[in-house]
Amino acid sequence: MKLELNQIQDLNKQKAAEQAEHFGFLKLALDKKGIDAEAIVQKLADFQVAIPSWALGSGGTRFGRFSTGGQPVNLEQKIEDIGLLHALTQTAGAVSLHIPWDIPTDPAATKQLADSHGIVFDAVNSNTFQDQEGQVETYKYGSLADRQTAVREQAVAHNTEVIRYGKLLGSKSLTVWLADGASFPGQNNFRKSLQNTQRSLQEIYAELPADWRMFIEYKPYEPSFYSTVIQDWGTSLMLAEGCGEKAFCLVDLGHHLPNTNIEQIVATLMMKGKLGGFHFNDSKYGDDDLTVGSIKPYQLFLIFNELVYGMNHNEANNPPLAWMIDASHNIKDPLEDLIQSLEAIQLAYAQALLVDTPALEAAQADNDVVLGQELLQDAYRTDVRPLIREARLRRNGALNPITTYRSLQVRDHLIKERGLKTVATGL
Ligand code: LRH
Ligand code: MN
Ligand code: MN
Repeated sequence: MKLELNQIQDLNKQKAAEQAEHFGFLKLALDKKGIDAEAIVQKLADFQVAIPSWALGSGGTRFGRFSTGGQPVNLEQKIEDIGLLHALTQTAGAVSLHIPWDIPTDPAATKQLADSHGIVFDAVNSNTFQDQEGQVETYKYGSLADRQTAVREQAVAHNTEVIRYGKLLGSKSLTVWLADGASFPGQNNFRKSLQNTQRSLQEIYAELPADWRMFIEYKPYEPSFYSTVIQDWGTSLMLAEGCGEKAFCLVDLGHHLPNTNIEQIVATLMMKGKLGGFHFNDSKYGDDDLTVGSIKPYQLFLIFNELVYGMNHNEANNPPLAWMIDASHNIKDPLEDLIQSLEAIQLAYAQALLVDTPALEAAQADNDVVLGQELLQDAYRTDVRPLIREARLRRNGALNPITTYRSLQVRDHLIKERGLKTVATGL
């Protein structure tokens, strides 16, 4: 299924006058504060987030999986789904592939299909946390960190293969996330595991094309429940520095122990010029992979505040970040869930763009703690939805993507096309 522009625009017309009124009012209010609403709308319109190929179907937990009808069963259908998301939101102009969950059998055709939806290929993700059919060595006890050379070599070779696919599709980065670790004390030697990981990453790094970057993702636990080799941003940074200037850290919001100050991690990594990518989701307990902004929207705003500050004060030459949603959808329609996540990201970004940084710095210089908080919360509590809608409108997206998705009965069409009992590869 493909959405036609006029289907979206017809529905937009019904709300066009209301949007013009709300946008006009907010623009005037921002103007009085010396904020250029037009410049913010432009930044929002330019902001694109990659959709992971593994998150378009219903996920589940180890206790069960409940299907949503009309799920995509192959890469082409997944790209079609991202095309739908992009047509509605104008924010999902990229896809991030997980190999081997989504191996492009005909990369040129896949690229052409993505092109036709205005979608580019963002980072490619390797997978050495599951054994694949026909594989000689097992990853049961480790991959890049494993004590056996043959296992490490197989894992390095897989990453090289992922780079090869990425090159054919126009990707420019590789994300490495490892499940390597130990579930019990005494299982592994911490130092040897870390040394093996560093060496394996260096070998992958050596295969990286000149204009590529490598992202090293960290996570404190799961599936290893005693120790994880790349457990935190410090380990990730150490490994990235041990590889070279094309290696960066990747922050996944769900990969922190409860109450970790993620915004401070963002500030630190950007100060070092070493923040490469970002996986958005939300959580209450662990790596819950819930809809972005559904649990801690204020934290998301504070993180964006550091991202915006980092982009505006970029002495360390931190490269533009690779943004991606890394959520899984257990009970919601995955497409509606992704629309909500995209909206939450845009909201936090817009709020962060409203922060009066010079005033905040003056308040900090005066040790005016109260004013500092007032300035941040003034931005956070501004209803920025008219700005986001305006950005979408100008790119021919839907004023209200969820309502449009429902009015056009997209899911029903997908069920008719693909069937009720389809299962997508991925999480
Ligand atoms: C690990 C992770 C990582 C994987 C994805 C499937 O928890 O966040 O990014 O590649 O999930
Ligand atoms: Mn992730
Ligand atoms: Mn995760």
